[in-house]
Amino acid sequence: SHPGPITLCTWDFGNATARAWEVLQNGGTALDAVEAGAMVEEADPGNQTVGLGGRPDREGVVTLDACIMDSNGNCGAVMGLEGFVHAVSVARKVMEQTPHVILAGAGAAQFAREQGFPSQDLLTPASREEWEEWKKTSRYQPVINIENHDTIGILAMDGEGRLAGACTTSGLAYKMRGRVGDSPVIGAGLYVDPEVGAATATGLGEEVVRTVGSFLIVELMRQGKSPQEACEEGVRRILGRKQGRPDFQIGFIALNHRGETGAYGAHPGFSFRQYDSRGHRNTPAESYLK
Ligand code: SD4
Repeated sequence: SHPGPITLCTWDFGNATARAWEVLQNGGTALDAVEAGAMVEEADPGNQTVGLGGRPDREGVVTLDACIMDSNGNCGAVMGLEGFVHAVSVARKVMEQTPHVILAGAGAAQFAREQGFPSQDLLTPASREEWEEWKKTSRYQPVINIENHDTIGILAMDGEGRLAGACTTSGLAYKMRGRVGDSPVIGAGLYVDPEVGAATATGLGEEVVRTVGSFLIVELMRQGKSPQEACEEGVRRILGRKQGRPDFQIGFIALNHRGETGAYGAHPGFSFRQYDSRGHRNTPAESYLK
């Protein structure tokens, strides 16, 4: 018997975990569950860090990064996708319908179109107005937990014990054109290992890419650390190298094959949502900086 089903995601996205749970309860696979959960945030214009309504890059263009991975080691990703809401679903198609793992930019958009995804303008009036306000000073200063913090990374284990994860984002607000963060980078923003568990990240992607954060956490679990200990070590690996008090946020969540979970942030304010047989709850994460 398996400890599943379980699903958990970065931040307090109760609608996403509720949707993923519904898929799991109806006998869906972990892969179906994480895709469905991520799609909830992609479709929500109120989430300005994911999908429709995401904050644009410096030039005013909304570009999406996403990836998905199952417990057979299959994975797919899109980077800098423009004009399609469901980047996670395009990533899944890359995984299932192509011999490749990553499609980027114009080629990713061409593929999405060929796969029949509807194209649309993702820049909402609210995000356009904020960008126009930002342009007046064009100062690029990410603020912890106030903006730039709603990327969804979602993990699941289904009733058969299969694991999967997905991560989707519009990336850092007002990023340079062409900038890609950690979220679509397998091993950085997301990693799933069938024997061990899964991890996903949110926060300043450059720091997560430099330490291959999610892969690190899964490997630490393989060596015997609990998901909680592994997330703490992942954040420590980033923050331990910094002088002073860095002002960027990082958040990791992890799930192991026994159904144990953990989370840790760089700063206070990170939390994660979990739905399992014991209920549905948002839990504040402990943090490296107090
Ligand atoms: C990125 N990790 O593009 C993403 C941003 C993020 O919540 O997590 N925001 O660097």
